[in-house]
Amino acid sequence: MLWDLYCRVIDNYGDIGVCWRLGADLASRGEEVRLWVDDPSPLSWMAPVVHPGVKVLRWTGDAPPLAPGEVVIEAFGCDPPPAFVERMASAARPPVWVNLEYLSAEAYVERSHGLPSPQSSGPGVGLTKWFYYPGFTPATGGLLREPDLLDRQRRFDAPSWLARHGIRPQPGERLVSLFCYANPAVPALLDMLAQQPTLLLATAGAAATQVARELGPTLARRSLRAVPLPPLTQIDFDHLLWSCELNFVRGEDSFVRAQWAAQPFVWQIYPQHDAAHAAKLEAFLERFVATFDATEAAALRAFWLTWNGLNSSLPPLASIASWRDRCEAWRDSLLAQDDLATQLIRFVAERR
Ligand code: TRH
Repeated sequence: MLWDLYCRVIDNYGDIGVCWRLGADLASRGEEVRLWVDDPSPLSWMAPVVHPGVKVLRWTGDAPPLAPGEVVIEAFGCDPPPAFVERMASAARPPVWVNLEYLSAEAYVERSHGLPSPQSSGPGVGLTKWFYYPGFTPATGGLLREPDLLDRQRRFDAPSWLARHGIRPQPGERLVSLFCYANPAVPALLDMLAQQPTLLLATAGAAATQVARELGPTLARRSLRAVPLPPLTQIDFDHLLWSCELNFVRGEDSFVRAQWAAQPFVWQIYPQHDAAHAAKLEAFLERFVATFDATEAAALRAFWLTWNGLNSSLPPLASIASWRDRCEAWRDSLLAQDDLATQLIRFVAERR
């Protein structure tokens, strides 16, 4: 089928990150994808190699008058151009219109996933828009997971990847990756990491900037060394996560990628002014720490809440001894559900 995937780049990289990943995943299964994006520039470093099945089109006001495909995916409620929606409504066989929602572990997701929204007004009057919620349970739309992901992970050789990127950990140094927004807990984190030999790989942008400001030109403090990274491709960003024993991630897409990496990870949620992010964070933590013992669960929650400005101190990492085992068990539990693209193709086929 031909899929029109609409994406509006807000202020970070997750919208285009998720949409590119979805488009490339669908195309790898033989689907034809037109990715309409208002600002495709992040793709130049995130996905520099074009995918044969994904045509990236600049979404400007006067979009070319192309006939809609069999499926229209509206990512994160970005409102496709009215003229395009009108063509959807007047098509002999209107496309299946799916609104792909942001990822959340909150309970409402299971109640809302799959609900129809008949359009009673506007350019799409008469059409039905379907709400599709990604999620962590079988009652949701699942998580993006490429079919070859586990195989690539198994075959991955971290030492040679690190060497190819000029990253040379010294014997005994633990590798930690940092991808975050502006975060007042960065100084405390660096002090904690400096207590034992650590090589901190700081991603381009907010993470590298804060680390440089805190550590100064030596980019070192006691047993801590930091290396600023260039913008990585999405594929190499995964390789970074697979190479480290602790990953700090943010937003939505890297948050999911850290779960597939099955290494201990800390999530900085996209901060929302009305503190709605606190409920979203708690909802995920509740599910994630359910298999931890009470002491470790409390330490992990305290760490995550402090990292998100919702608590006061970072507990010692050593207090979460079974963290890695629990991350592997969590990933294995997520593997039990069909991935998002598999479920979405089925969802659309049932509504055509
Ligand atoms: O950049 P983000 O904070 O995006 C956010 C979230 O998506 C959030 O839900 C949304 O509301 C907000 O944008 C507008 O974090 P996220 O989701 O992890 O997206 C980052 C993408 O960038 C992800 O696909 C990983 C990719 N990436 C690279 O490819 N190379 C890199 O070097 C880095 C640091 C990230």
